[in-house]
Amino acid sequence: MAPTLAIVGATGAVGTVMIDIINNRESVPWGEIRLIASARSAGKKITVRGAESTVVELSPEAFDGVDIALFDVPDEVSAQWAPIAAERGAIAVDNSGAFRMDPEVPLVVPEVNPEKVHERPKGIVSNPNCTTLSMMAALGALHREFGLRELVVSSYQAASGAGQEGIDRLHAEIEAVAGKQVGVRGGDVAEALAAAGLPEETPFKAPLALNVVPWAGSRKDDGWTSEELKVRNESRKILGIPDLKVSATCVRVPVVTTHSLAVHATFDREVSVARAREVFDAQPSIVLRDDHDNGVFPTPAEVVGADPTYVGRVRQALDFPNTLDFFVCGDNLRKGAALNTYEIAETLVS
Ligand code: 2RA
Repeated sequence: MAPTLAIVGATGAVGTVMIDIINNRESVPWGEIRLIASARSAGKKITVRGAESTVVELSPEAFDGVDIALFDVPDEVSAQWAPIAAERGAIAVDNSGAFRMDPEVPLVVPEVNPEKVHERPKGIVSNPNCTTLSMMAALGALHREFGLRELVVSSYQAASGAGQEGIDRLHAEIEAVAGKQVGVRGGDVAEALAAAGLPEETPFKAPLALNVVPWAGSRKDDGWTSEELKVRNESRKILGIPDLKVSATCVRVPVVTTHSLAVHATFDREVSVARAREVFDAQPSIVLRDDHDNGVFPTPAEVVGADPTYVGRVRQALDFPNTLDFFVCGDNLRKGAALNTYEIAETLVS
């Protein structure tokens, strides 16, 4: 019998993208596709592969008969409900931070470590944070070829990483500064936002319109943010290099969707741009946009809504023979969240 898939958080931003991915797949291996959400959204009707489906309320019984349950809900909801789904016989594929670093829960990127889906003593598989995910297809491919040793990364993260609240805030800020002489001497951005009546409280800690903000996530020890530690810890776990040296600076930029990263990756062996290009070309989920002569490189705006990871600006670091520098863009709501979670489910049934 065809397996039953559930989507928990089906009406949220990522859940909606999951449904879009399912609706646009040529074929899917699922029999029933069950949509689950909080009481507030229960009863809503959503079309899935041509059939109208009614959202059911999250409850233990909602998992009866489910083979795989995709979760995109806040950490505390996943922490409570993914084990319940597993107890009821489903494999929970979770896109929250609740289980990512649990040694008994694999953290999976299907292009990099698909075999790990089978090592799941808790019945839970985790999906990485979108910032880490945006560079993983590229790094995994390079690691197989050259052996990754050190990673220095700067992120350029989209407002949608902070959810709908982040998207709404950026749109409101852009509206508040549009057409005004701000961002110049005497035209303070924060004052323009206050004059437009925007609350001082913001998901970004500082104005994001006409600005960049070197802060993403929550405060951690010694000046680091949660987002920077996720890049370090999750990269080590996914790539299977527990002592990988990693240093990350995570920055929020006034982009709505698609995270970008500037990556400085050092390998065990000497690297060449030509070989790196071949490696990227051979990876179906990577699009290489790298034509120095014609000014071709990826930008987040062109990647919105795309499934692949876009890579460009590939250079051999001038003073480091084993090091490549490159720029990578990935839609944080697709590969960074919904798509990778769905691909884990596909890997589980393949
Ligand atoms: C962010 N990576 O961009 C986070 C979302 N999971 O804020």
